[in-house]
Amino acid sequence: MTAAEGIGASVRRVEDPRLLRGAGRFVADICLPGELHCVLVRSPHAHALLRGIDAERARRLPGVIALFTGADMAADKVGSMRPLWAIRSADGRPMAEPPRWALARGTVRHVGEAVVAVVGDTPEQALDAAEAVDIDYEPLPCVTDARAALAPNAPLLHADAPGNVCFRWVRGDEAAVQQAFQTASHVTRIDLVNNRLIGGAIEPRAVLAVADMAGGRLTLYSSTQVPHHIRRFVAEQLGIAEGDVRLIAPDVGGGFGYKGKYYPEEIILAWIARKLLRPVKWIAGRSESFVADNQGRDHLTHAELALDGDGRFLGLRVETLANLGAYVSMFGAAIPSAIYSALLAGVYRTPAILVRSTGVFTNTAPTDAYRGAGRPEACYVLERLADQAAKELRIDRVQIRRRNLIPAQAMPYKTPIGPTYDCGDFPKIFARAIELSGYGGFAARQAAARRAGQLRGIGMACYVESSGVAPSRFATALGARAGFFEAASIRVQPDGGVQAMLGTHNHGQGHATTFAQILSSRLGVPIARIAIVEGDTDQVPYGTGTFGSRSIAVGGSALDRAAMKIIDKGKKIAAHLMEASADDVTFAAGQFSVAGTDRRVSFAAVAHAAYVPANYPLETLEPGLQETAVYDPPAFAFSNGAHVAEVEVDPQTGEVSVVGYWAVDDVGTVINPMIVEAQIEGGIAQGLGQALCEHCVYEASSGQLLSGSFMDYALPRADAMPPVVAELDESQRCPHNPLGAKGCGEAGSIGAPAAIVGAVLHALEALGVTHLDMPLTGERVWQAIEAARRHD
Ligand code: MCN
Repeated sequence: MTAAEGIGASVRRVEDPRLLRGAGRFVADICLPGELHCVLVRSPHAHALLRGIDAERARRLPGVIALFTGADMAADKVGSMRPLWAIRSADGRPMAEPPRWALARGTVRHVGEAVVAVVGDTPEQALDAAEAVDIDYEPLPCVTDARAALAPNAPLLHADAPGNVCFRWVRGDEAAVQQAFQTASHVTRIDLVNNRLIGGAIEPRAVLAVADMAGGRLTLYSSTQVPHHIRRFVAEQLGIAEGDVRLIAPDVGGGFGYKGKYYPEEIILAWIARKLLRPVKWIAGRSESFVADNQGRDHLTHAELALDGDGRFLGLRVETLANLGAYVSMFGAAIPSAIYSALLAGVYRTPAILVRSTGVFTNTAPTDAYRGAGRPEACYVLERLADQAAKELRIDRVQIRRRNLIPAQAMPYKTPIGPTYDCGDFPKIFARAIELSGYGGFAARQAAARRAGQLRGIGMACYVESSGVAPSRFATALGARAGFFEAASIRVQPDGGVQAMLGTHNHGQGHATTFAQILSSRLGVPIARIAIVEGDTDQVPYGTGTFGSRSIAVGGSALDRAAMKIIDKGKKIAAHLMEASADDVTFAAGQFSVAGTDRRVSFAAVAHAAYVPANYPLETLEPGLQETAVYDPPAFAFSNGAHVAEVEVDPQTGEVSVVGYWAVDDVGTVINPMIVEAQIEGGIAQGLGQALCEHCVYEASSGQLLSGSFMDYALPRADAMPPVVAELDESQRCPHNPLGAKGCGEAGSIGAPAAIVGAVLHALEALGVTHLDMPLTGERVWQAIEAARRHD
């Protein structure tokens, strides 16, 4: 029964039939009697003083219930939105935390910042009224680029962040790095842009707030990845008890990291619902999402790699300017500092590393996690350097990597930049990816392409990822203001069915299936009899949420532990039923047995007895069968992999086609290979988007978002995806969690940009093109080809 369904089986996702039949229940599907609709008036200016707000004309329009401004929230003493993770600069000073108000007070600092909340009987009436609100803005000079924001005469965003600097993070050993550069026989230097990205999930963000008139409880439905964080944040901002807030994240149509953050709308809607004592709903429009959602990446990096004559890495120096946008979002500061810098050793044995990362305020939407969050940026720096160094030293790109990979025998390996990798066979994974890609036959494929008038290139990227984002110890030491553990409860029903409640959240990852598979393996119950509950703070004991590819390694481990507790209790019940000692009872394949006898009872019989406690020894055995476990891992789970991409470039148009993609990933124990492969492929699609077409662009002079719709911001389409050959290597199971699993949800987005850019530059090598910044649009590539030709 369970072998076909348990850990390791490619079970089809049990949640899909419901979603495919349109029976999903997203926030917009929840319609409550008497509900009102909120529309937010947003700043059209990137930087302006709010001189006055005249809402009288709007107030008189039909169906308008109320209008609220920042002043109204100030009068109710609603606090400012504090980031969840606050780091310290190298000099020990705390980072700048300028206030961020849910509705602007006094100044707006990016296009799209919410200024007035309009509440109407219908969305259309609220929208009409929003258009009738007159706001007197006094525009101020703006700055959108991180380097420009650091210039001495740049417009200043926050009085309490001089020079627009939020933090200056430094990690590593400066003296050791200096020495490495002095002894190096070669130094490779590179300047990189890690382009700003927009999330673009299929379901825009949405909030529905309901204040219970009688008891004062607040129920908030939100399309979020992190229900407990939002509950805490809303309670804190509104000054109410956390237990008086129920956060429900129902079906959520994708999150990609940017829905894993709290936003002004959650606080605005919750506050309005409590004022009006009627349900209030806000559903983001697609264009609104472009300016109101967090965006991702946006790094400017200068990196230098010191090498010896054989291409061995001796030292690495990285300087990054991270564009934080107008305010520090929840994890906005941690990503380009703690998370990014921790991975700058990557899979390589670089003995000395120094990283400086400066967080900069600009008049753009805040940046925060976007699939990968700091890890794709780190991988991109290392892999671009490796390619460039190989070219300069005339060493094959495969060779230079092989010479520098950390060998499996060196595990556990303490990197000079912080983390200790506990396991991983990077050379084996890389060798397999190269073999799988048919690297040896590339020259023939390239020649054939050339005959057809196409330029063909091959590129590769090795990555290591700090998945299973958790260790509370690590996060709090570096400034996190929350624990990062996960909790799971299992309730065995009297009929032997199982319900499990977890603090993670499923918005496309297949948790309902994979978590059921874990329980099926452990408890011997068919997955059809297992229900997974996530996304309701009243049902789930506690949780941190889903991000940082943490659900399996942290949530799955909590679930595994809870299952072990169920088995332990089950043994006591079985011992009672079979009149044996609990120490003699074993459990396997859904049966409790007395060792050395043929006496056994089924899991279902034990469940039944738990609720019909006849003759129970009540002093030592409680009726019922439910258990909770909490898991806070001692370390990250370090997933790793090697990705190879092959591209063709049309020299006439600059158009790039990815014609082949091979991925070998080590995510430890694989619960569901089909889901993991699909997760990796989904990540590759996002990485391909970053590499080739996605680009969030602000006009420097006005701060207007130029890529404010899907006509201007190009998501990759299905036909841009190559056939992906994905292989999973389970030989290196995570040694510190009970499942041995490492995360996979971000793997593709980490490896793909560097592999694809490397492949395009390889294709263009013969033309003399040496550098290109993402995205490698046809136009950008064509310009580079033309420039190289002119140069000849
Ligand atoms: N899994 C497994 N075996 C492993 C590792 C994972 O079977 N060794 C399964 C898990 O049980 C889970 C899935 O693969 O069903 C992903 O697990 P994990 O790597 O733990 O990642 P999370 O579930 O925590 O998901 C977060 C991750 C992130 S950070 C982003 S961003 C992301 C992503 O996953 N956003 C997504 N995948 C996404 N997929 C969809 N469809 N939509 C998004 O918004």
